[in-house]
Amino acid sequence: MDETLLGRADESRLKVAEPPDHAAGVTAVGVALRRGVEEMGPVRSVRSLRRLNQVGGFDCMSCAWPDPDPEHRHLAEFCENGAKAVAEEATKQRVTPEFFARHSIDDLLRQTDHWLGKQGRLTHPMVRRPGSDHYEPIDWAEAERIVAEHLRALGSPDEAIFYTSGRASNEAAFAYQLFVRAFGTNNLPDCSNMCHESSGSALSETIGIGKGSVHLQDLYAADLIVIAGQNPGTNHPRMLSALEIAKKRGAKIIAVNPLREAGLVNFRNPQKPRGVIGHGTGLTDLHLPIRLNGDLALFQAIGALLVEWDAIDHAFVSAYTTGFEEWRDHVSALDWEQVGAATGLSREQITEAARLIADSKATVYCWAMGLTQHRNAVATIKEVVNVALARGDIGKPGAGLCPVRGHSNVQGDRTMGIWERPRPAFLDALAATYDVHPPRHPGYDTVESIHAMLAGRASVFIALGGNFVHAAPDTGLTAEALARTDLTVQVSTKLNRSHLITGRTALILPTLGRTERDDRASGPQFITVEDSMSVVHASRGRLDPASEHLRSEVAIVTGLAAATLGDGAVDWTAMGEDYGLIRAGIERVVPGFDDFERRATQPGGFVLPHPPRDSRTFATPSGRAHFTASSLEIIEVPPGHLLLQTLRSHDQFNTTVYGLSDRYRGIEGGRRVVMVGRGDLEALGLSPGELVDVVAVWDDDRDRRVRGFRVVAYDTPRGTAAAYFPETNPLVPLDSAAEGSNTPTSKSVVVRLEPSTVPS
Ligand SMILES: Nc1nc2c(c(=O)[nH]1)N[C@H]1C(S)=C(S)[C@@H](COP(=O)(O)OP(=O)(O)OC[C@H]3O[C@@H](n4cnc5c(=O)[nH]c(N)nc54)[C@H](O)[C@@H]3O)O[C@H]1N2
Ligand SMILES: Nc1nc2c(c(=O)[nH]1)N[C@H]1C(S)=C(S)[C@@H](COP(=O)(O)OP(=O)(O)OC[C@H]3O[C@@H](n4cnc5c(=O)[nH]c(N)nc54)[C@H](O)[C@@H]3O)O[C@H]1N2
Ligand SMILES: [Mo]
Repeated sequence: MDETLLGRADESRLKVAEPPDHAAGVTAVGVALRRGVEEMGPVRSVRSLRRLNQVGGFDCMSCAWPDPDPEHRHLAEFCENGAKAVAEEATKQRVTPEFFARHSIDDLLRQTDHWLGKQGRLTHPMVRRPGSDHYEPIDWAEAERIVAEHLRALGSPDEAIFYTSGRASNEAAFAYQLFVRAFGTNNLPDCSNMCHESSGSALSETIGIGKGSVHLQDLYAADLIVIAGQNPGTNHPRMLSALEIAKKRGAKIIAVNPLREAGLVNFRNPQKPRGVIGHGTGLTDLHLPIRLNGDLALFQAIGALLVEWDAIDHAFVSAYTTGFEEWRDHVSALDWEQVGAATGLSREQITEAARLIADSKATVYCWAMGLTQHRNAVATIKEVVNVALARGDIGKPGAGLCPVRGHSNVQGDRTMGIWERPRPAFLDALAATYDVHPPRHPGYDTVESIHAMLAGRASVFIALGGNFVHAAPDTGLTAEALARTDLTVQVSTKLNRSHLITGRTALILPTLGRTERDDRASGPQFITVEDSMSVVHASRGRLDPASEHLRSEVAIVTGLAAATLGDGAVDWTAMGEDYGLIRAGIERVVPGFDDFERRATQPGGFVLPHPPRDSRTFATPSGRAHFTASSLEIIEVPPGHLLLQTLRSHDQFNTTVYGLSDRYRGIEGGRRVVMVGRGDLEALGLSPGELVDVVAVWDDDRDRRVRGFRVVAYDTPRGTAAAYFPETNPLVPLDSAAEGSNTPTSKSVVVRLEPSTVPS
């Protein structure tokens, strides 16, 4: 399965060097400009990058980090990786019907994702008819008819699955979920199920809302910023500018990360002369090189020390919380030996961190995938909440909880109702606004969707963006699941593996990207997005569309809805021509969107309400924030095995591989590598450069293996290893998922390294 599911590249030029000690700086500027000009040419580069994250321009599609206030924006408010994302979308390369005539699907399967992405933008709707080995062009009306016929022929609406990736705009997402619920199902899995679902679950339960509680200003004003399980230098580079400001104002930073990520060590701000030629800003004051999955133990231990020192904000605790005593008693009984085993940290290291937290008047707690993708992820994030509550770090300036979101509109999509478990109040509001009867039973999340397709309980799979087959865990099983369906539909900008692993019939519906002008019958349209800090604002593309045959996501979704359901209860066609009609619907259904049309277009947009942040009110059943007590579980790793995390290189956006340069880790020219500490290499009798198979251990007899990976000596705690996503997704067992969020455990997979079964 390796070659057809992963493709195979020539990685003979793989080079490994010492990782650098800083991020950004002049190299980042150079890489950004070079990639821009390579893909887009000089004119489009200037035109597109000039509008990126500017008032009246378009929102960067690379990550969900917020923009500074309009007055504080730089002329170039983007980062190297944002520029790469724009170049990837605004490329001049095209994937045309002639391309598909030249390349059979089997041909394309043998290529890597990197190669597929480099072929350029999709230009025409395409169909793969049953039994055919080629895609052929199809017109939009016929494509819509195929979808409508398949959907109407199902025994139950629950036999269809509607996936969303987090780049979809608020307007597209709202129209999509309305279509899906009018059709009759809540089967709306999304990328969030694999991403920050654990954060949403933990925060909803403890503070009554599944979103972070900080503004950008809180980072600037913080005394202390904890960054746990996040690599901002690569994945949220503009966050480094905020950290730089905070540092200048005297803030301290704790990095909790198994790896010493360059972006957390030192930042050379490329927007300032000093950053380009000088030494930059040292960022991290304390680095805790934690063992994978050790964070629950760490935050419990910090809690125990805060209790021991009575460094508790008792006024906050008694006015706003419940459950303090149970939590206090629970953490006070902590077994420090277990803490040592789970974290790999000394009591001194943990005490130093707890001291910084105890001495801080206002702390912001940031986290990302290093915390969310574990079996105990929800419990871990609840433990971060416990510490924040104990310190009164919610709803005051300079403090708060900050889950740093991934996709640029993943948070907005959830606000718009992309969720397999919608709240009854949301469905009530939908039913009151439109003549629809949304189903009340929950739908499938991502993992459940794969099971449903495998079992034949679902036979139509529609994706609004993303690359499901490579984003989902257990690639082999996910591919089997998709291949069992009758119809797969991908609404996409670029070619990816999900176009090649398909149902009996497959459609590619090519769409406009963020950078492109969107003209409809009622005039030029804009869309809106919500960032990681709940700021909603407009985004307008200016470039000419990559092809005259493209449609916007809104037009595609409303077109499918009209073809399937007709313009009756909802006037889909009108919505597709005038997105203002969709925004009017959002205003009626979703709280916080009053006067949406006007506020969306004012400079900087507007901030959605967040009761804990705004007024220390908590929409939990008790009306208070909840302390929770979670038991410590330590993942059993048999002798000779390692705990593997699957992570991003500096040169990719999720499954889109921009290039083969993981510059900040010193790994160039290849991605099929497994990073292991020198101590473990010695113990396992392996040397750097050796070829191995990585084999996952799980309680079934499926062979989960990726072949021919090169061993790289890398500083990661004893017993742990790291390798890139998505090449290692075949190793993540489908049923290995977080309790309480069902998020695949992509950051803790038990593996062993075997001699390679690929001839070198
Ligand atoms: N350029 C670029 N930007 C992106 C993306 C991209 O692929 N490329 N992806 C976007 C998306 S969708 C997301 S969700 C975010 C992802 O942003 P991140 O969460 O930063 O992404 P990962 O590469 O998965 O990195 C996880 C980090 O957590 C650490 N880690 C792993 N396991 C543990 C653990 O058990 N404990 C602790 N404390 N740390 C751990 C890893 O060493 C690594 O530094 O970025 C978004 N932005
Ligand atoms: N092993 C492992 N697996 C993981 C992770 C991990 O850390 N480890 N991370 C998980 C996380 S955090 C996430 S968010 C998921 C990501 O899962 P997805 O969101 O499904 O994957 P992406 O790679 O972001 O999707 C890329 C594709 O989106 C399409 N696209 C790009 N722009 C647009 C657009 O504007 N509109 C439309 N319609 N399509 C567009 C392009 O065709 C491109 O090929 O993966 C998850 N999977
Ligand atoms: Mo994500």
